[in-house]
Order: sequence, then structure tokens, then C-alpha cells
Amino acid sequence: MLSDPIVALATPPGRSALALIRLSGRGAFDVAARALRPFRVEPARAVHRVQVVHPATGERVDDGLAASFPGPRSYTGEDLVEISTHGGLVAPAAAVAVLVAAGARPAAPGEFTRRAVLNGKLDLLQAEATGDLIDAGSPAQARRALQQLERGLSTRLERLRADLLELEALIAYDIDFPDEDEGPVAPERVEHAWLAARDRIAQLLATAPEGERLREGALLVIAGRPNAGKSSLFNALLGTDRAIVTEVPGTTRDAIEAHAVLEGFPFRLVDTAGLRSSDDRVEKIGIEVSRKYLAAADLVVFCREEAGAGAGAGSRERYDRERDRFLAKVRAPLIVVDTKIDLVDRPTARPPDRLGVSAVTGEGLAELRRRLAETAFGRLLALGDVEPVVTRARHRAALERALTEVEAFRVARASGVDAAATATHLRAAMGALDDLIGVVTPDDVLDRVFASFCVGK
Ligand SMILES: Nc1nc2c(ncn2[C@@H]2O[C@H](COP(=O)(O)OP(=O)(O)OP(=O)(O)O)[C@@H](O)[C@H]2O)c(=O)[nH]1
Ligand SMILES: [Mg+2]
Repeated sequence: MLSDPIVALATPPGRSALALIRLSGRGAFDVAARALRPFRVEPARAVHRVQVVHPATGERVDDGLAASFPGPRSYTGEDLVEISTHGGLVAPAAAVAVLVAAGARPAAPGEFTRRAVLNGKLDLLQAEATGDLIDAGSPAQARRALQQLERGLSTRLERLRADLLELEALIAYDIDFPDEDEGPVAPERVEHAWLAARDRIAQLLATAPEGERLREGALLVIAGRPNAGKSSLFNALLGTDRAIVTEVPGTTRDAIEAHAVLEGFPFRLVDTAGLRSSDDRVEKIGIEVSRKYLAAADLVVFCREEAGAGAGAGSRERYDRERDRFLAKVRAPLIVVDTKIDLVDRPTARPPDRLGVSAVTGEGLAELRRRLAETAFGRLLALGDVEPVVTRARHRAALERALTEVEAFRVARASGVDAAATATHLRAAMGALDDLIGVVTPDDVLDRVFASFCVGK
């Protein structure tokens, strides 16, 4: 049943001062009246003290506060009650059990938000943003989710849809009067409107790679020769001694992955085994793993030991050749970093785009962090927090569909297809945008969106 009363803990179980329970659906107030003493619907949206009492046994399980939100002015759009109880493991679970005994059903993950979408309180993009805000591991992710929750992306897509509708209106004259050579609407006007709409779709699509990266974290692989100082740099960027550091070349034999927030942006940092030709079986496997990570990386930091890189021009050359061979497969942007600069007495002039860092003194790390954020998220940095960004494969697929249809409209028009037929492309493009916002959303799409939600949201 779609609107049967559901109940769930909205806060995580565990030691805490308070816990919040949500109860929503048709009959939610009756359920509350059976379990809470006293329970009042009026005044709405105001808290009052209650005792949570088992309806069958009369056992009192906790004291708390309750507030009622009569639908449609509630999160779900249904009658909803929020009950705060004491925290911890026992009291909240007992209170939920009491509400189940009083007639509610335990909610499925994301069911409250799903109902909010079905009742028109949130669109699909806002529902996704709700999940993203909860899952955010960095300030940039949270700001982006909040902007989407405030309908930043939805508004942009609605405007785009309106543009397409206007374009359809422009060619409508041709549909009504197909035999006229030239309608009252100049072809340039159609062309102009078409171009503007297409560019707007393309601009949004261009934010997709970094937008999706923002949700998952940019895969940053630290590579270089054995002993170059990779693990030390990895630890320095993480701010903890996660990887083992020794003076023995070949210390790191497996790839180590950890989440880090750099300049407010999420990264997945990977420390790798030093790249070299090795006969050691374990080390060889490690180097193979490094190569796989390098192939998948969003960006690569190549560590290069300035002091150890050799005095002679010959060794420098050999070293560079080796590096080039290792990095030939890397498609991702590459940042070359001179390590251990504290060991260099007379610093050689470094090319302006080359960074020098010391894991010991911390020199150069701030600049490196900035460079990493700029390389992985430069477009988002330039856009700021106001311009909407698409953050999911679902968004990208819908916009690609819209773009294809808009392009097809132009081709059809240019090849003399009649106006009514060209208009179907515009309508298909609008349909793709509607799907994206979630005007009418099929169950399987909802299932996918809410699959990753927590219970109680
Ligand atoms: N003085 C100084 N020593 C450093 C610095 N970074 C690393 N080292 C030293 O260099 C040696 C190698 O450092 P690691 O971080 O283990 O190097 P690695 O590239 O991870 O080495 P492998 O895992 O063996 O490939 C250790 O003795 C570190 O203490 C630095 O910035 N300054
Ligand atoms: Mg190492």
C-alpha cells in the first residue's frame, strides 16, 4: 500500500542524547494516539510532551516530545508525526516497536522521501540531493547537494524545457500553414533559438565529468620510482601516518587507498608500489596493481626525487626515459612533483609548472593541494556554487538524449522534413528533461534512486 502508516528511526542507533522517530501515512495520527499519552494533533507543528506507552501491555517505554504535521504540509505530504525520545540503543528501538504494535509498519529505506516525491513535495533531483547531502564527505559535495536541493538544477532544466517549448511554438506556424513558402517567423529566429537551447544543454553536459567525480571522489594516484617519497607524500596529504615509510626501496608493495578532503574537495588517494623492473614476485604484482590504478586515475602525481635523481646528465636522461615508459599509458592529467626538497642544498631552478614538496617540513604541500583541486575540479571551481552541475550518470544519460534529439531536429529541418515531424524531436527532448526532473517517474527509476537511501529518510 502506498500510504499505509510507516515508522522508522531517523537518527542512527547508538549512544546519543536524543533520537528522532518519524511516523507517516494515512492513519498516522490514529497510530500515534494509541501509543502516545497524551497525543494532540492541534496545535500542528508544535511540540508537546508525551509518554510512549505500549498499547497492549500499558508498559511505558520512554518520555519524549511529539509534533504533528497534518498533510499536505509535511515532509512526505501525508499526516506525519515526529517523536523525539532519549537516545541510545534501547529506548528508541522500544519506541519504534511500540508504534509498530500500534499499527505502523517499519519503513523501507528512503520510503519517506519516496512518498515526498510521489506527493509532489520534492522532485526527483531534490530527492537525489537529499541523499547526496547525507552522504557528503566534503564541503564541496555538501554545498553542491544543497544547491540541488534548493532546485538549482531543477530550475535550470525547467527553463531549458521552456526554451524548447518556445522553439516548438516558433515552428508551429509552419505546421498550421505548410504550403506557405515562408511563414511570419524568420528562419534565422528559429536557428538562433535552436542554437541557444543546444548550447545550454551542452554546457550542462560539460559539467558531468567533474560533477560525477564530486560524488565519488577524484581518483588521485601517487606514482614514481621506489623510495621517491610517495608514501611520505600520501601520509602528508592525508594528515595521518597511514602508509609505511622506510628508507628501503620497495617498501610499499600493494596499493593503499584512502579518502581525503583537499581544499574542500573529495579525493580517493592511492599510494602505489614504486615503478621499476623487479624480479621479486610480490613486488612485481604490486607494480602491476600500480599500472592498473594509473590506467583508471583521474589524475596522477609523479614523484621525482630531486636529490637522488643523480648528478650526471646521463643518469638524468636514463631516469626520464624510464619515467616516460611507465607513464606512457596514463591518460589522466599528470602533475610532476620534486620530493624531499629539504635535502637539496642549492635548489636548481625549477620550471614554473613543476612543484617541489617536502613531507618533512611541509613546504610546497599547500601549493600542491591547490594544484590538485584545480586540476581535478577546475571547472567546478570556475563555475562557483551557484551554477547548476549534473552529478549522476542518470543526469548525463538524459541530457545526452535531449542533445541527440535537438541535433536531430536541426538535421530534419535542414533536409526539408515537414514541420510536424521535426517537432517530434523537440517533444522527445522535452520528454528527456521531464524524466530527469522526475515529472512522471516509473517505479524502477524510483527503486534505483532510493536503493542507496538509509531507513528513516
Ligand atoms: N628528508 C626527507 N626525507 C624524506 C622525504 N620524503 C620521504 N623521505 C624519506 O625517503 C625514504 C623513502 O620514503 P617513502 O615515503 O617510503 O618512499 P616511497 O616512494 O613510498 O618508497 P617505496 O614504497 O619503497 O616505493 C624514507 O626514508 C623517508 O623518510 C622528505 O620530504 N624529506
Ligand atoms: Mg611507499
